[in-house]
Amino acid sequence: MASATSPAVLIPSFTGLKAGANTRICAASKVRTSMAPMVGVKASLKEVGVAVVATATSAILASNAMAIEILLGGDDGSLAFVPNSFTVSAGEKIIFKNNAGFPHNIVFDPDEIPSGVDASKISMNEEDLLNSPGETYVVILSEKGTYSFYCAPHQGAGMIGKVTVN
Ligand SMILES: [Cu+2]
Repeated sequence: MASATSPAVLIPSFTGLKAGANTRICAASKVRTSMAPMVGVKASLKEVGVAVVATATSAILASNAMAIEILLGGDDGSLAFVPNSFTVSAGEKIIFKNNAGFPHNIVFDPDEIPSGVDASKISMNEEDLLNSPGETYVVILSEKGTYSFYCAPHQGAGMIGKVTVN
């Protein structure tokens, strides 16, 4: 049965994604191909429940390894990055998305990023703002280390964040 081999196929491809996270960004197609066979496996192979769970976890991790979404403004109205501290893989897409309390922006602190990284290349201009609901700013960090960033209009209100790149 074709679906019986799916977990074995999926897990190595996940491992490859992890190791080579900075080689390619193609979140949509990768996730879709991982999810589709999973449904078939679940329905047809009840006796390998453990394998199904492992595959589901792999699919979730794989999608996280390709992109992470950070909300700008909390649902409770807080002026904050949600989450405000997180870890990504080098080369992973970080998608900052307007959620509430905008306008917001994303500015990396030149003094709190790995040496050699140009803050202006990864930051929005302090004057540029995300004004519309759902508007995004995407950044990819390829140097490992810790980066601090803030929202220029709301820095004083504590809208600051930290990302660790592994
Ligand atoms: Cu803000």
